[in-house]
Amino acid sequence: MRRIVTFGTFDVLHVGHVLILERARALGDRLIVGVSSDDLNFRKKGRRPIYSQTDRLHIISALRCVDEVFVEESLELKGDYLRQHQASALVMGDDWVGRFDEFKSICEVIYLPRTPSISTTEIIEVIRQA
Ligand code: C2G
Repeated sequence: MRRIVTFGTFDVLHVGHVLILERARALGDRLIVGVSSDDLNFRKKGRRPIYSQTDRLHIISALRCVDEVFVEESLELKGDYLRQHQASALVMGDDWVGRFDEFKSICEVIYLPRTPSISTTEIIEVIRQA
């Protein structure tokens, strides 16, 4: 059983999020997604997400390609999460390239190309200006 783990906020879900989750799932037999908590997002990005952590977890767990979700409370716990979930591979978008190489002692680390021309930040900006 090849277990793939990935992480993200997945706020205002868009096709770039769905594509990376589908591509991650295709690399193994089971996809486990760590969804950033509201507090972690505030620490990372200086703002609370548009959708609450409860709603983001609900949305991600409803996707066909996702087998399991959990809350990512802290970036520092990533190694613990990977061990707890017996990850065969950590998959992240290439905006994080090199940043998680330290986990190569726990599992394979794979960076996939981001989907161009779409981001939550841009969606928020377009709506703000509408
Ligand atoms: N992503 C993508 N293409 C886009 C936008 C996002 O492939 N156009 C990918 C990102 O590379 C990431 C995932 O979708 O792998 C989730 O993106 P975010 O919600 O922006 O995740 P982020 O807030 O960067 O959180 O511990 C790591 C963090 O939790 C990652």
